[in-house]
Amino acid sequence: MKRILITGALGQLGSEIAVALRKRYGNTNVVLTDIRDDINSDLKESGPFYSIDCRNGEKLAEIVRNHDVDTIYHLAALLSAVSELNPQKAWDINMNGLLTALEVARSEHCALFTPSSIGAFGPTTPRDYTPQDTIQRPTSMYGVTKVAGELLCDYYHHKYDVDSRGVRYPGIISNLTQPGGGTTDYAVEIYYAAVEKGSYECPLSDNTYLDMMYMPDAVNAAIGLMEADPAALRHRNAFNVGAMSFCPEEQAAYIRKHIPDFSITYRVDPVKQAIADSWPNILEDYAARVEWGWKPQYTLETMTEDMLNTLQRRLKLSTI
Ligand code: AKB
Repeated sequence: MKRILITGALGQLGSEIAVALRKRYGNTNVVLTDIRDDINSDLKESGPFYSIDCRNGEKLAEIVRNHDVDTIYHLAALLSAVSELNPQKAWDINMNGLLTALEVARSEHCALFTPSSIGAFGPTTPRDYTPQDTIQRPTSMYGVTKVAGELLCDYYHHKYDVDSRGVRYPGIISNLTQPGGGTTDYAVEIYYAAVEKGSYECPLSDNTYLDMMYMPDAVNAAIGLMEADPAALRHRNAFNVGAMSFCPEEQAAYIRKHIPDFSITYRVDPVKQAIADSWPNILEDYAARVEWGWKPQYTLETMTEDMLNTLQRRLKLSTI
C-alpha cells in the first residue's frame, strides 16, 4: 500500500493529482500540504492536510514520519511568467523547495516525483519534435530552475539512490482549477472567456505554437510514471511527454465549432511572448512511450468539446 505526501496540493496540478491519488490509495493514505490555507477546498476536509512551507524540511520530515509516507509528489513551484517578474524569489522557492523535498526523500527513504517542463528548453533547442536528450539552455529563470532541478534529481538518484522521477509537462489545461502565473495560462482562460463572454484577448500572438495537455492525461502521466517498473527506466529526470501542439488561432477555430460567434483578439504580453518564443513547438516523447507506456488520450478536438461542455454545465449556461 502506498502512502503519499503532496506539496503544493492546492495548486492547479496538485488539486487534481490529489483527488486521483486519494481515489486510488484511500483518503487517509494521501497527505496534502500547501503553503496556502485560505483556499476553500473539499480536499482539506477529505483527508490529512497541513499548511506548511515546502522549504521547512524539519516539519516536512516529521509529517512524512508520522504518516509513514513512502512517496512524495513535490509540486510546489512558481510558474514561468511570475518567475520572470521575480527571478530571485523563483530560484528560492523552486530550488530550495526541491532540495528540501529531496533531502526528506533521502533521509526518510521515499520515492519522489517532481515535474519539469517544456520550459527546461531554450532558443537553441531544436523546436520541432524536440528530442528527449538535446540542448537545454533556457533563457527564463523558470527554465533555469527546471534544468537545475532535473540535474539535482538525477544527482540524488545516482549519489543517494533516491527513486526520483519526473516528466517535462507542457501547458496543462483543466476544467477545475485555474493555473496562475504561467505562459500557457491563456489556453485555459480562452475556454472560460468563450463560455462567459464569447470573446478573448490573447497575450500571445496568433501563430505561437506550444505543446499542451488536458489534465486527465497530466494526472495519468504522473501516476503512470510513479507506478512504472524502475528497471525499465533509463531516463528518470525528466521524460518528454507530448499530447497536442497548437497555436491560439487553431484553438479559437476549434472553439468556433461549438460557439460560432466566438472572437479572438491579440494584445501581446512581451514577457510571456519572449518565454513562449524560446520554447519548443512540439516535443518528441518516444522514451516515455517505450520505457513506461505513456499514451495520451485527448486531442485538441476532444479536449475542446469536454472543456466547453463541462464549463457550460458548471456555469449553468446552455449555448452549446
Ligand atoms: C508555464 O506556462 O509556466 C507552465 C509550464 C509550461 O511549465 N504551464
